[in-house]
Amino acid sequence: MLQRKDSFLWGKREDMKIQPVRTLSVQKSDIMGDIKKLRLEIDNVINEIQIFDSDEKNKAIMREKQFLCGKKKFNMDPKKGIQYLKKHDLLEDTPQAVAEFLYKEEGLSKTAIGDFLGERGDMHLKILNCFVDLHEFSDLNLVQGLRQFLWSFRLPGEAQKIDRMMEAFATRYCNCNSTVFQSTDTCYILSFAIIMLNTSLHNPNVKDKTTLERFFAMNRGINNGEDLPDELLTKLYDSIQSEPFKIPEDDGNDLTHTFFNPDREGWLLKMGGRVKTWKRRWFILTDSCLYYFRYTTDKKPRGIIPLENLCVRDADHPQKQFCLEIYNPIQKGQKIKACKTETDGRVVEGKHHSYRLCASTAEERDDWIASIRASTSKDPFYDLVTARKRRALSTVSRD
Ligand code: 4IP
Repeated sequence: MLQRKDSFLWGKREDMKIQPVRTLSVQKSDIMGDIKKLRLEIDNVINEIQIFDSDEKNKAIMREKQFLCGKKKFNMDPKKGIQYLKKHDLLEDTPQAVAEFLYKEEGLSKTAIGDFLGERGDMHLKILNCFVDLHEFSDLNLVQGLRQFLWSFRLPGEAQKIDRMMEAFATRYCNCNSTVFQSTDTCYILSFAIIMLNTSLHNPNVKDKTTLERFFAMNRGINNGEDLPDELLTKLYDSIQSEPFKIPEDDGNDLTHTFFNPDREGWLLKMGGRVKTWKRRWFILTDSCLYYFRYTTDKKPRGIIPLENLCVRDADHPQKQFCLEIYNPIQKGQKIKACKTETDGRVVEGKHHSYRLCASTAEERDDWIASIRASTSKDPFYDLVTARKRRALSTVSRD
């Protein structure tokens, strides 16, 4: 009985002892399982956030690059540049937005602005008017107004274009200063007289300089049949005589601008095409083109390699480490379309079947390869998607 009781008791005690221990360990492992799952979920969420953040950052970088690319295109071909910016939603398709871009954006060629504004057609005229309306001429005399206006772009050479632009200027000037002239035509005519006066007084090739009296005579009766006050004309004449118009230097139309904000730049060794000598050259990668220079300060490249349809890979060389090769994967054995400058200054076709370049470290070589690949990938979002896929795959494999 005792025994039974005991064993019963023990049994119970054993049960009591064993049961809770098992329950606890089961509970513990359940909890541990839950914690693991939660951790994984947290990891996934963090990953998602990182992907999202980096995608957002990448998108911003990509947009910035596209914007710069649009500006460069504008400087080379204004219409194409504007089309590009609109197509990529970087510029609103309204005359006001385009005018503000031309008026405020830095790094645009003033020649390109002038050409674009002077174009024929309704749309261009609207843009021109919005552009001129962004200028504030109130309480400025005509010379001061012209100084401001002529500084914002370079007057194109074509007479029709000049006419449209000066017409727009005169209208705006008269709107800002309604009591100075009796009509827009007066303002238009006097503006031309002032521009001619500027040339006469400041161009060393003009020997017969316009005097104040001749300036008066030139402008007789232009104010709807009446003369403008001598005092006004004298003031304008003196202003031009003491300071010529400042014509904006072209800041965007030269090659320097093309190399502004490149994808990558740095020294690399380059092997010759026919004669296999290595030359140290400064390389600039921009707009899917590789340019090389003798010195970092050179404005004109020694060679240009358009990267379209080309591929890049790392390469071995018996004497050199960290080489990379740019080659045509389809037309193997054919010359790569490129140009180079001969020692006598002539620009000729390149002679390379592939370009062999050499970096100074493995990391540098890999960076060049990555940048060249990125710049040759057709879809600008290709890299974004690839990065996202890569991350997604690494998450899956961790799971
Ligand atoms: C030259 O070798 C240079 O390497 C040139 O490079 C190279 O032109 C010539 O290639 C090669 O013959 P030498 O100076 O020893 O004569 P760079 O123009 O940078 O000075 P590339 O085409 O690489 O620019 P070929 O293909 O012209 O022979």
